[in-house]
Amino acid sequence: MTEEHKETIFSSIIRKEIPADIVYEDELVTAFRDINPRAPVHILIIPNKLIPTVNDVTEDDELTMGRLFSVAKLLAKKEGISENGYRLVVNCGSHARQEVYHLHMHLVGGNDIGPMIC
Ligand code: DGP
Repeated sequence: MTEEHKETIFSSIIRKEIPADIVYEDELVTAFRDINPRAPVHILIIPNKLIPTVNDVTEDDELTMGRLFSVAKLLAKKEGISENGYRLVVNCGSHARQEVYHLHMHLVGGNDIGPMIC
């Protein structure tokens, strides 16, 4: 593992070494509630494989990247926010204020969330 591919706390969550409110998991992705929710529903959907940022995504990851969206859709329905809408956010790098260098999709909704909350 290179310095740029150093594990984060999210790898520990996937391995269940530290607690998290996991709402979905399969062979490609895991989803759990954000520790600092900025909306009534705030879930992070992450690849099980450590991909630090969008810049590190390769063709081999296309199935996993697609799964992030299909799980977002599934969870939005499950959480009851499909009809009124929600936002999916993926921050990449320092200018986007990415905090955790394990690629993650924020699923946020549950009220009118206004502009730019993640
Ligand atoms: P970002 O700025 O896009 O890198 O967002 C990182 C998010 O991860 C932030 O909303 C807070 C969340 N987060 C950080 N550490 C933990 C943790 O240990 N558990 C959970 N559930 N969420 C975390």
